Amino acid sequence: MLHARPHEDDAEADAAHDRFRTDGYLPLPGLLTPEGLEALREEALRLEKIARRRDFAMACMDGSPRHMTTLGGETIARESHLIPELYADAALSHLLATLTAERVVAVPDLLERHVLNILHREGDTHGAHTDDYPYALVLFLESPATPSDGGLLEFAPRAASLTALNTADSRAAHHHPGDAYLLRSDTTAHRVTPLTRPGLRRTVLNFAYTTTTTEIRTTRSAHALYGDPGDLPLRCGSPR
Ligand SMILES: O=C(O)CCC(=O)C(=O)O
Ligand SMILES: [Fe+2]
Repeated sequence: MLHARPHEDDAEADAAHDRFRTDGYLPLPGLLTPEGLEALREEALRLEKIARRRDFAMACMDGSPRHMTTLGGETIARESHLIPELYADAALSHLLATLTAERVVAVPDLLERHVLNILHREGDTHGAHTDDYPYALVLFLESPATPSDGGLLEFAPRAASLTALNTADSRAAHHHPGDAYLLRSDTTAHRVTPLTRPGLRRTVLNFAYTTTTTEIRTTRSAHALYGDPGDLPLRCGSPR
């Protein structure tokens, strides 16, 4: 399912780790094998039928917009074998340990562990935020073909402040289906730029990881985006 050894030798792996530490972002082009991509796409299409449309402003993230369809980790754990298996895959854990130079572990909150994010309408966007946990591995199942279609990851290297996304230091990255990226997601402000026209789709799986030494400081934002509407309204940003 994965080309889990994208780095040919130790020198390449060291260079990847250095780049990740400097930028807080590391592209992993073609991480999924063609068969893996196909299997995950089918799984995502099946799961999309029970996913939920979200349209709101995230109060605890400067009111940044969420226009997307999502499915949280608890439902995915219940409805899918494939995705939880991939999340816990030994070769994937090894890759993440190499790139982060840490022992990464599953996040305790099942809701956030592995989530499905689907942008599928004109203007759909996953607005500016930081994540609750230190590492995010984002796997692309569908993506607009060209950067001008939107759906770009925009991130601010070494800056957790959301306003850093509006400065010249922020960067934008385009990814193809089958690509992935690793993000230092708790200290790197990031967002997904709006889809620019109807008919475009961008579907990702986001796998969240932590370390044994990371203090848990979960906010309510994940519950606003992935929980049941019955959970709302929440004092977004207040720790649980
Ligand atoms: O879709 C992306 O590229 C980013 C996803 C993300 O930031 C998240 O799920 O927290
Ligand atoms: Fe994120």
